[in-house]
Amino acid sequence: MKILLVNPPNCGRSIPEELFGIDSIRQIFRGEPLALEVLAGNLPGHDIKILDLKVEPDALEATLGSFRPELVGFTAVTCEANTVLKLAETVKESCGARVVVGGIHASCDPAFFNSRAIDFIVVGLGKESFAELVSSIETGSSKNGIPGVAVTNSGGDLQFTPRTFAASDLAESALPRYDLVARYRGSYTLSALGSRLGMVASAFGCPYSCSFCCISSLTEGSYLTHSVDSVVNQMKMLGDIPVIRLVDANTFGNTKHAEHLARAIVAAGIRKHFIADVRSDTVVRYPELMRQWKEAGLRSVVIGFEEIADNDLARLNKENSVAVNDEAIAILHDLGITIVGDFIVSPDYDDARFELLERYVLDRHIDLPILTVLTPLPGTPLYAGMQERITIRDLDYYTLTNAVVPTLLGEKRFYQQYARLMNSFHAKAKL
Ligand code: B12
Repeated sequence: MKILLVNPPNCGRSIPEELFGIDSIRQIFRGEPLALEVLAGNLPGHDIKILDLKVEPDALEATLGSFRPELVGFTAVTCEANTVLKLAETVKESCGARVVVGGIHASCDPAFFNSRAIDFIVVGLGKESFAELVSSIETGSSKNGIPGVAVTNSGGDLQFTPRTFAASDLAESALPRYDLVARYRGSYTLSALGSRLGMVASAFGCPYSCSFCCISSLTEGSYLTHSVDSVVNQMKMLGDIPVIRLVDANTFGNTKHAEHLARAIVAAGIRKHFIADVRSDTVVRYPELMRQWKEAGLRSVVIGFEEIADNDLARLNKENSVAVNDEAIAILHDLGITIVGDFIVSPDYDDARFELLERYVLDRHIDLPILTVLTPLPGTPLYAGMQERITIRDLDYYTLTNAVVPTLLGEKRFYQQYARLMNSFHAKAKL
């Protein structure tokens, strides 16, 4: 079957820019669409093309015309959801192919895609569900009843059998089709280092349940790891690409697995720079593991510090503390591992709180601080809790850089403070 897998263009709208002309927050995101490469890997025998609209934003219609796909698959995060609905309409008008959508937004809020332009919605990890769907389309058998796959029913209720995710959903003997993005490879760079960047997944899901995070919807709460051999093979497939972003929500959720992986990387003679997500309490409990990873090439860690006071961390169900965050920072500085620190700015911040955050980050020498605005993403506990305060429901604004509930400070002041901190942090940032 001819299958076109589409990565949506950079999308999302910006209140600070639209209302106040603050455009310094705008960012362009690029990186390979690993989900699509992973899905393609589990569909042997099919004629598959990946179209990356983040690189070629206007190429959809021409590609539909020349490739004539029978099935088109889209991936989407929340701020891309409206765009994907529109692109699905273009597909229907232009070639009538069947359309399937999967990814984080489809998993958190499947009903959003219950639309005439979309035929199927894949909820959660998609490698096996999608292969089962493709085979049922080919054989003409019923698509109802494939766990994790919803057949759309525009105007009616969306019904499907949830999937119980297990190791088999990783289908790890089927490796990602990195070759399908070869023509885009030059665009997948890390501007901070000026070097080419590849992505590898080693684990899915996360053992924790922070209230703002949408990751658990991908695995229904379970934490699954790829075998060490499979991860090493994927790293090797990336050839001479010098930097690898491990895209897992939590690469160190199973510390024994992480330890074996570090050893295997060294044993395989892989010499690359790695960037991976870790929790600060893991760093504090397992400093030796961090040292081992440093030797294996761990250059930078992404840590969700999120907030700067214990009661705020508790409110986010982070199950962590400022003291532990501080200890982790000291350990990582000692090891020479750079820290990408995620912080969540609440719409309830006042001037004093912005200043406290600035002091906190500068005093601790966080190498690359990232600020997002607290956003109740559909499908998260935070969304349920903040539902009544939400004033902006247009998902185009769910880029994590807009306040979708009223701000305590005047709106202009809030975004000026937010932009001021981003600029102050990024002036000296390194990776
Ligand atoms: C790599 C990454 C990126 C890359 C994406 C590369 C690309 N596609 O172009 C880049 C850097 C471009 C990016 C950008 C952004 N990202 Co991002 N990103 C990630 C990250 C770290 C990993 C995603 C990944 O590759 N996972 C590995 C693959 C294999 O897994 P997967 O994507 O889940 O795919 C599986 C299933 O979802 C499903 N599936 C996925 N797509 C499809 C499609 C079909 C047809 C089917 C059948 C199944 C299916 O099957 C796959 C295999 O099992 C995640 C965090 C995480 N750990 O998931 C955040 C994450 C997805 N990003 C997020 C966000 C918010 C953004 C940005 C808005 C920036 C920001 N403020 O952080 C922008 C959005 C881009 C834009 N402006 O339009 C959020 C999404 C939250 C949400 N609900 O929207 C996440 C979850 C991180 C977070 N903060 O919580 N991101």
